[in-house]
Amino acid sequence: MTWLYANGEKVDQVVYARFGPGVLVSCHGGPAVRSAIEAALIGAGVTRSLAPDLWNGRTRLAAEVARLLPDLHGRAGVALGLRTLTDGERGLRELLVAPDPVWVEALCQARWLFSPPRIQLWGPVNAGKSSLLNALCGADLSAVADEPGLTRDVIEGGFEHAGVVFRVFDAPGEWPQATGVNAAALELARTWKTQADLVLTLVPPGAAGSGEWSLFSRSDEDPQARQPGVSVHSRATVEALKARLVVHFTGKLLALPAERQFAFPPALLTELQELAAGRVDAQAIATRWLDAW
Ligand SMILES: Nc1nc2c(ncn2[C@@H]2O[C@H](COP(=O)(O)OP(=O)(O)OP(=O)(O)O)[C@@H](O)[C@H]2O)c(=O)[nH]1
Ligand SMILES: [Mg+2]
Repeated sequence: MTWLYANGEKVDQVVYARFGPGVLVSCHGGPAVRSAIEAALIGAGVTRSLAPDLWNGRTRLAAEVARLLPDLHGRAGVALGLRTLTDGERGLRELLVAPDPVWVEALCQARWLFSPPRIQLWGPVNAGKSSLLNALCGADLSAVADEPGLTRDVIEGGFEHAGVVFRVFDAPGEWPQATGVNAAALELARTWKTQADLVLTLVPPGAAGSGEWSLFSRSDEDPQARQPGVSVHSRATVEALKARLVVHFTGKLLALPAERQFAFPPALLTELQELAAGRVDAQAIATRWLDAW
């Protein structure tokens, strides 16, 4: 991964990898960015060719990973995608010879690198949901005040931690007095909640709550605050929450030895799960993903 400069100014990231007879470049932007990159490469002595046989003799795994490279999110996703492009075929062969369910389960967490997990903040009015959204994302995305029922919509933010990208959603608070527009907003938020990959329930001081993903919010106000607590005035508690989310969604994958970590495409991950459960044989997967394509 490297940075693209135009007129001496840093404009964006570019991902590149050796691929077949050439170099595969993946970047954001339109034709102008593409021309700038081509000009820089040609200036560095690279010859332009349409490489009509780029896929010739390559496997479906290589082609799929190359195609999906721009869909990988965060530093961890890009790094794993590039590794899959170079070493993925070796890794897949190793797995097909000796299917290891623990390894497959860990690899399945690569799904979150293709499609960042959706975290829904939930809880009563004034629990500190909007404040936490802003603290997690490092920006004032949602209005914050003492007034209960201030948030009337689902508001989306995002952040990257340890190379992993997350999407976070604020919501209106739950309260019995909600009527009219507020009640409708709450109803809509309940639908969003069902689509979340994880619901973080904020429990403000004095309220009751339990469950693995209950967070005791505004913990600086309450010396007796139960754990895990979070306060937007304590950077350490916000960082600890982010670290916990990284472990929950990608901990097994990122704890694998480096040479075993891959971002296999989601379709292949599903097939590997079937293999680990004994419902499909290794030869069928090898034929589909590793034979010349
Ligand atoms: N001391 C302290 N105050 C906080 C913290 N988080 C939020 N607050 C305050 O609590 C009040 C409510 O915060 P919000 O973030 O608006 O709460 P909310 O859950 O979004 O509320 P609704 O949108 O009404 O559902 C505001 O006055 C915040 O400044 C915290 O960690 N510590
Ligand atoms: Mg709010």
